[in-house]
Amino acid sequence: MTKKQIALVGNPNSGKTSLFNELTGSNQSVGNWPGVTVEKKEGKLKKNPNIVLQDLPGIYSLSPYTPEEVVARDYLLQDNPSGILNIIDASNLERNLYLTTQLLELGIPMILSLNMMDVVEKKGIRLNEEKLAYSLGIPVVKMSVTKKEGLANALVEIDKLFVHGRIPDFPLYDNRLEVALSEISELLPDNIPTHQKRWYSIKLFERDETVCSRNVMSDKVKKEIEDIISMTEEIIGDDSESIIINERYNYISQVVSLCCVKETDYKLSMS
Ligand code: GDP
Ligand code: K
Ligand code: MG
Repeated sequence: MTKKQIALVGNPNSGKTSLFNELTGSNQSVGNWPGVTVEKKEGKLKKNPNIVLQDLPGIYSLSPYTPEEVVARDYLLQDNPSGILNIIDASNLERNLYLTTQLLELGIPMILSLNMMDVVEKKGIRLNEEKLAYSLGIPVVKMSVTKKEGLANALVEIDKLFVHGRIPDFPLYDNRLEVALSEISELLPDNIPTHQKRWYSIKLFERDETVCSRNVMSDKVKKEIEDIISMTEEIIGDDSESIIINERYNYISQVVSLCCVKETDYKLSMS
């Protein structure tokens, strides 16, 4: 039986390795990703050895600027993992959700695990995980790996993902950007699977070097895409990479304001 892969993805210091060790125990193997000196670590779940957890390098983004980012995105796009377990430091919710928005665009079923809940509680922040799950459209599990809390719930969600995991809806951005992205999507080469079209459209819009050079497109199509990008830059009044960054942050601040309340603000609103 071929093993099912779950990719463990998160920012550096979000608790990935701690969670990986808890879930896999001594069932681990360590090596290097081909061609780069980035550690490759995978392990079978203690509770179900048919599921392999892949501890991807800690990253802040899926841009092509560091070997870690390239390793992570190549794995996610090419190795067909069954799901992503995105672990975040929930005490730095906004910053950590920046990677989450990008992962949602990959077309892979996903679970969000809110780690460091002990720190969140100490800071007096109330996080409503149901609202977060609703606004992101994926299951959300609160946990504290060092306190060994929430781990069983994460395993339950992993099991559910194999039964009825679905590809998440991607975040929707400014209408003017959405028009450009859907036009680019129409021009993508045929070999790009439907569920990855969103990701490739955004990467082309950002003029991502790796994606541009790896995909075969005629000069005519390349020019059409460039025209769409430069027209959108003119309309919105910013460069394409900044447009995407701003839209991600707008989306994140909407999500955070919906599901996150500081205890002090809460008391103020009640008085
Ligand atoms: P990685 O860089 O994502 O692999 O993160 P690590 O697993 O190495 O964890 C980074 C640091 O955060 C370590 O010192 C962990 O002990 C700590 N840590 C992990 N999970 C938690 C948690 O739930 N609560 C707290 N307070 N610390 C945690
Ligand atoms: K670390
Ligand atoms: Mg680590």
